[in-house]
Amino acid sequence: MCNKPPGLYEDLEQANLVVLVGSNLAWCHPVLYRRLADAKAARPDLRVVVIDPRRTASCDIADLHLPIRPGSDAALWNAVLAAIDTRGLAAWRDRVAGYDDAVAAARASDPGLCEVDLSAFIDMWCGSERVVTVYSQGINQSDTGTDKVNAILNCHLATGRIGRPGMGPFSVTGQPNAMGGREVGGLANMLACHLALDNVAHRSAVQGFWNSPRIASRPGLKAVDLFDAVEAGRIRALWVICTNPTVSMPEADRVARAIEACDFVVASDVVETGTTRRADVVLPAAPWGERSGHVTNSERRISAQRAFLPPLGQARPDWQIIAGVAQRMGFAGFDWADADAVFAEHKALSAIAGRLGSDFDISALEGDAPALWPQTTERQGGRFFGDGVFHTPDGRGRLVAVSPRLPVAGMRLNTGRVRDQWHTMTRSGRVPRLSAQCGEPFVELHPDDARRLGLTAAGLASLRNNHGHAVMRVVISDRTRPGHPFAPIHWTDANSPAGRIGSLIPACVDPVSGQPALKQAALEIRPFAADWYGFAVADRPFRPDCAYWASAPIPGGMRAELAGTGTVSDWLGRARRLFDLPDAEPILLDDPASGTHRVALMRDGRLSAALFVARSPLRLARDSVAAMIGTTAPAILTGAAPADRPDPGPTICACLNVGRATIERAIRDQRLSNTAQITACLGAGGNCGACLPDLRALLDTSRQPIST
Ligand SMILES: Nc1nc2c(c(=O)[nH]1)N[C@H]1C(S)=C(S)[C@@H](COP(=O)(O)OP(=O)(O)OC[C@H]3O[C@@H](n4cnc5c(=O)[nH]c(N)nc54)[C@H](O)[C@@H]3O)O[C@H]1N2
Ligand SMILES: Nc1nc2c(c(=O)[nH]1)N[C@H]1C(S)=C(S)[C@@H](COP(=O)(O)OP(=O)(O)OC[C@H]3O[C@@H](n4cnc5c(=O)[nH]c(N)nc54)[C@H](O)[C@@H]3O)O[C@H]1N2
Ligand SMILES: [Mo]
Repeated sequence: MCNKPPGLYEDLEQANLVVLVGSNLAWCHPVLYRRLADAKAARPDLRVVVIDPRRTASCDIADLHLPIRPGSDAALWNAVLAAIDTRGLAAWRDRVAGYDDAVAAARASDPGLCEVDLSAFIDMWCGSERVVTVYSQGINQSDTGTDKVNAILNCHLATGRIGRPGMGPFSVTGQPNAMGGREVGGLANMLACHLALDNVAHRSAVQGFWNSPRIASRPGLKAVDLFDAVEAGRIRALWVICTNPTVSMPEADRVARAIEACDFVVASDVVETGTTRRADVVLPAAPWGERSGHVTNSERRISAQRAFLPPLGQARPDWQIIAGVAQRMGFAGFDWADADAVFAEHKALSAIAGRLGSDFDISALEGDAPALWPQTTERQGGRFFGDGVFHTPDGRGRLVAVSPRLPVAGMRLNTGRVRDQWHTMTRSGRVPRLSAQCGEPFVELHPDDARRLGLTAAGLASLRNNHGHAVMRVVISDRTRPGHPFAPIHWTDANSPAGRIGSLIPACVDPVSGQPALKQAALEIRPFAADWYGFAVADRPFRPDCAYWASAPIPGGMRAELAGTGTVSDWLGRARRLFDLPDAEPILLDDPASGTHRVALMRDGRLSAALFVARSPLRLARDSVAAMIGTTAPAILTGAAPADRPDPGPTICACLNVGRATIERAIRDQRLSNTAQITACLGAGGNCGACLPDLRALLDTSRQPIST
């Protein structure tokens, strides 16, 4: 009854094989990835396999990468289960229920669906008792996510490779406190402390504990259904806390319209977002550094966080806002003195949950040191299920027969994260250095797709389906599979209205979990026929008005990529309006024949803004041009880096602000041959380590034979 990860992070270090499936751990869980990379460096017999339609940064330490067809994971794990049975490896065959049916379904499914050779992987998985299978959104966010997870669990359960050192399935949660959210009942279908909503005894225990006149007896609405109900007018008051659904939900434009049309919308956030802009009431929340409380990570470890800054302005911690509203609505029991009092109540409820059989019992948790749950007088932390006893009436684990289904053929867009942005960029999008690795939305396509669709590198593509339309920069690379281009999820109406992905994703969900299939949008891609391309930079915020634009912050100002259709006769006038600088002193360089226009706007002898326009995608030393803002900028209109200040190139290490060109120069001039030397020399890679795969790639390309 308690959904909990059975293992610990140290299992990744103790395994002989770690499988990353549908997880780009290197970019999305960089600290855990680094633990894995360090363990592998110390013990080379630890092997790593990545199963992902894309060759991601996580493949950097992989012994094997399987670029399977998206959605074919269940077929892959069925093939493993069939091999487990054939090779007599089902050590728990008699200790689990449903084995024969699961194996029969596995044998009936077609491993050819994966479109890659699975034999080496099957040998590795079958041959390593200590195996951890790490999975994330490439598994869950699919219309067959439940099937995929069941197929993975079947293999671990059949072999008994679960809950023992170096073994187990491992779902890595995403949001920093995703696990904690579940523990307090933050899902539509569960109660706090992992108690079950559909269990009468659990419901009455919670109701009694809270001395509440009423308690829901049916699950609430899951996210997609909830916004459908808002759209249909069945929900007329909505309170959105700590999420930005106008960007992150599938069919995001429809969700945004539903929120706009809703009678009463409250949004609690720490900054202005697409959701707060559509709300009737905005409640300013204090972000994590300004409040105290507890969080839980993917291995069930609870940590106390302590505020290190006072709340800004009227901001308050979310719990205080909620308690304040409840009290004014006349409810008793919301009178906690501080965050610790809220947590003490949670602990007390967990003792009751423990007596009802929940493993989420932290009644004996003392002090602030991070601790794994459960924490009771009998049991502190540890792994689950290693003894083969499960929360079922007969105590046996359950295998589930899985018959794989694939999305229908055709172009399918895959989506995910980039290294230096967080979701809808409400916070990471404000930090200049974090935009330096990847400053605009893009669609990455296989060279065969690009050729067939007539797309060129650095040009623009138009993406369209029934739900929406987007324009994005084209990146051509064989890292992606043909037919499965990839686009990042992060950009919003605030920084690239045409570059949003959420408006293209259909609201199709897994029938069991309700998870939207966020990584599989059918769509058409064509070249976007721009008549002009531009680059703009200024010492002030500005909002472009053209078919495509993407902005990024720079210290003290903003830069933007632009593209538009139609002819513009007066670029100086357009630049003055764009930057709101009607009286600035212009410097111009126009070549109407070639379609090149360059405008610099000076105030008091210093560069305030600049606009570069051409008929094809621009080649400019953009970082150097941006760095000239506020200076006398003698050579601005050449668009090149000054001779005495070489262009650092796109940022590789965002922590220490080190650019690609700087690293390439150091590798060449100082003959650096490994990442440790790069870190010693430039600092790059020495902090969070998320750029280490990029550093290795730069070392590899610089190792080309030297011609004499
Ligand atoms: N930098 C950064 N880190 C983050 C976040 C962020 O926004 N930015 N967000 C956090 C959150 S909330 C989450 S949930 C996690 C997400 O962490 P991850 O799930 O690791 O990240 P994603 O990039 O969403 O997707 C992972 C991979 O799934 C692959 N994939 C797509 N379809 C399939 C498929 O059918 N099968 C398989 N096997 N793979 C497939 C994609 O190609 C992608 O490389 O990251 C967390 N960490
Ligand atoms: N196509 C596609 N769509 C996706 C995904 C994908 O891979 N592909 N990934 C999905 C996943 S896994 C996730 S987790 C979602 C993320 O989607 P969201 O949760 O909507 O994205 P965030 O930008 O993290 O939104 C969090 C909001 O909370 C605010 N905030 C931060 N701290 C606090 C606080 O302490 N209190 C309050 N009240 N507010 C705060 C932030 O400013 C921000 O506006 O996106 C999902 N959408
Ligand atoms: Mo997430």
